[in-house]
Amino acid sequence: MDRLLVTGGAGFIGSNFVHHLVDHTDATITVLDKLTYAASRESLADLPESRVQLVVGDIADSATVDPLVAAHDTVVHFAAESHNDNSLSDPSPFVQTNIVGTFTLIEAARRHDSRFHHVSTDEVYGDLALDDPKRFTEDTPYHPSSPYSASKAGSDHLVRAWVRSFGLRATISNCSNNYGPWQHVEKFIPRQITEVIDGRKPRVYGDGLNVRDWIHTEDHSSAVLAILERGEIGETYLIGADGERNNLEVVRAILRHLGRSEDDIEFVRDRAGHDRRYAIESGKLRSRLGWQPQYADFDAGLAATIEWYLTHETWWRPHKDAVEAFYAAKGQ
Ligand code: NAD
Ligand code: TDX
Repeated sequence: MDRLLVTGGAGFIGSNFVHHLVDHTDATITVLDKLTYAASRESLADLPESRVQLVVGDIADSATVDPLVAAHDTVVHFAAESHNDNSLSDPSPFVQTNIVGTFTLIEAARRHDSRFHHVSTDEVYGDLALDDPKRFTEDTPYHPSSPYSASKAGSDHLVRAWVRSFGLRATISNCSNNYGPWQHVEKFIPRQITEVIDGRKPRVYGDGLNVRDWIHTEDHSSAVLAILERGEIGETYLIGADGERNNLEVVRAILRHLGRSEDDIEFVRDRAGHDRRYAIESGKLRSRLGWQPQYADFDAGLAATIEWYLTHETWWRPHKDAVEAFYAAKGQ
């Protein structure tokens, strides 16, 4: 693991992972990123050029992908179209990037016998009832609800088939909802923080009782590194930090931190097919690879994230109007 190719490394989780690699390994890293609306060159700007290089390109373009995969020993695959609400408006780029892009990468990894890690989501398992005592495990059947989660499920199936049929040296991780610095303002936590900063009310879909299992992106990074270093080829690992909260609890915490009334909430039109609850049982990752989350205090992690958005307004402000116009057109 000396030369890593990190796809989607200019996005939210990918860029945090690249920082984690620079801080915790000696690897040299090439980021392959198409620089879509969701990417940020700035998130990589302070990294040493001797360690990190950015190549702008599409994971679905074999002519770009093949020589890059050949020149690295390990591929860590974060690149994706990642937002459920966008997938409901236009599923096409989700199929193209998440399925065709993953196919293009694993074909190159097969040709060059590369170690491959596929980053996926807990959403492939569908949702749980609020009162269900069960959580998702590695054995939970796939049951995706949205075009986004169906495209991620499709990519997981491709990777697993390439392991079995072609001996691809791959692992897969399915992580719960991430929060932390550099997350696009389209996503729930940054959207609500920036709405409150702008003196508006948080926008909560439906009754606000939907539950997400929040994990700090730094803990996602350390888990992926543990899988690269100690994971067993062909295995899937669920990543989660016991962070279940409903959406109302999260917006009330944001309002509290920013000194506003906890009742200052606007309920808006629900998301089509809105998954009710996600919950991860991460015992396999903890017991077999000795991984532990370091940011287990959600309230402290959220406070630090709010502080980050307060001090990085020049980064998120240029995207805010377009995001709010998109939601306003959908009554959200
Ligand atoms: P993001 O949208 O912030 O970043 C995605 C990155 O991929 C962007 O930099 C974008 O430019 C790049 N990209 C998109 N299409 C590309 C293409 N065709 N070729 C090359 N690059 C392309 O997403 P994120 O939230 O950082 O998610 C990263 C990965 O983690 C995704 O695979 C996602 O499914 C998974 N994941 C996300 C979460 C979460 O809570 N955000 C949770 C679990 C898993
Ligand atoms: O304005 C909003 N109001 C609201 O109530 C937004 C943007 C979201 N929500 C709700 C929908 C969800 O119940 O908040 C919850 C979280 O929404 P998102 O941030 O859009 O995340 P989610 O749909 O849960 O998916 C996220 O986690 C899993 C990531 O975007 C995915 O990439 C990841 O796979």
